[in-house]
Amino acid sequence: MKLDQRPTETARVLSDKSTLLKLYREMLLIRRFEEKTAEMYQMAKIGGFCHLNIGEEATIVGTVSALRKEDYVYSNYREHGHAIAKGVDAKAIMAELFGKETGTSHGRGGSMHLFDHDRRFFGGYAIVGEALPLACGTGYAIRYQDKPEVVMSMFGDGATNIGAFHESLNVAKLWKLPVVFVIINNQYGMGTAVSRASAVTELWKKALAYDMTGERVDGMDVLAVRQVTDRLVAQARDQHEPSLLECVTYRYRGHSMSDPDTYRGKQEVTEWKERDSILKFGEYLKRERLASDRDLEAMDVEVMAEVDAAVKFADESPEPDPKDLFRDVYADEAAS
Ligand SMILES: Cc1ncc(C[n+]2csc(CCOP(=O)(O)OP(=O)(O)O)c2C)c(N)n1
Ligand SMILES: [Mg+2]
Repeated sequence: MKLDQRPTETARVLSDKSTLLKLYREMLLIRRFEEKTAEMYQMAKIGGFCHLNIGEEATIVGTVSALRKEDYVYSNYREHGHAIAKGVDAKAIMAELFGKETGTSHGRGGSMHLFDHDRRFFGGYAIVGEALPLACGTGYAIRYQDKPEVVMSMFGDGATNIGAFHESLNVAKLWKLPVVFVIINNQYGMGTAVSRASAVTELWKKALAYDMTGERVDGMDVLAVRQVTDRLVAQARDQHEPSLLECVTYRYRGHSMSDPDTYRGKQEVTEWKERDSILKFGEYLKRERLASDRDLEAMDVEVMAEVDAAVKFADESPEPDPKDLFRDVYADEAAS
C-alpha cells in the first residue's frame, strides 16, 4: 500500500467497532495483569526487581497495535504490558515472573527479561538504553534481506540521555533503518524528573539533531497514539525512514515495587489519574454507542478471569530443574 493512502486506512481502522473494543480490552488486560502482579509480589510469589506499566496502557497499546505479527519489538525492563500487547501469552509472562520453567524465558529471566521469539518480542533488558543498538541491528538485517518488516524500539525518557540513544538514532538515519523509536515519557527516571536530567524537555526534539522525523503525542489518548504510530510505521516500512515518537504519559506507581515514591506530590499523581486512559476511552466508547456499561463490565470480568488463569498456571507450573542450570548458557547448547 502506498504511503499516501495510509491516513484513510487509519481512519477506517479507528472507527471500526471490533478494533476499538480490542484496543480497550488490551489496555484493560495490561491494567489487571499489573495489578495482580503487584499483589503476587507482595505475597512473595515474585522476587527480584519488578516494574509496572500501570498508567501507560494507552501508550503501549496505541503503539504496539500498529505493528504486524512479523514486526519486532525491543523493550526495556518495564515490559510486561509491551509483551502482552505484542501477543505474548499472559500465562507464560506470569510464569516467568514466578520463575517457573513454563515462563517465556524458562524462569531464567524474570520480570526484566521476557522474550518470545515466535511473537517477535525481543526482550526485556535491564540496562537503560541497552536495546536501542540491538533494534538497529535487527533493522539492518531487515534492510539487508529486503523484507517489509519494521522494528519498534521502546524505552523511557531517561534513556534519551544515554550515549547509545544518540548513536542509535544517528546510525538509523544514516543507514535508513526501518526503526520506530518510542519514548515513553512518564516524567521520571527513577526519582529524577525529566527537567532535572535532560537539557531538552520536549524529548521529540532530539530527533532534529539527526534530521529524523520527530513527533510528540498525548500518551494518555490511545487513538491519538495509534494514529501517529500508523503513519510512522508506514514511513519505516515503505520508505525505510526511522522516526522518534515521544508519548507523554505517567506511571501511577513508584519506579519499582520497592520504591516508596516520595519524590512527587500526591496532587500530581491524582491529576494524572483523573485523565486515566482506560476511563476516558471507556467514556468515548459509550458516548459513541459502541459499548454500554454492561459490555465494559462484562469485558472486565472476562479479563480478570484471564489474569486469574495466568496466576493458576504459574502457581501450578514446575520450578526449573537444577540439572538444567547450565542449559542455554551457550548458543550451541541452546540449539541442541
Ligand atoms: C545504564 C544504566 N544506568 C542506570 C541504571 C539504573 N536505572 C534503572 S531504571 C532507571 C531509570 C530509567 O528511567 P526511564 O528511562 O525514564 O524509564 P522508566 O523507568 O521511567 O520507565 C535507572 C537510572 C541502569 N539500569 N542502567
Ligand atoms: Mg521515565
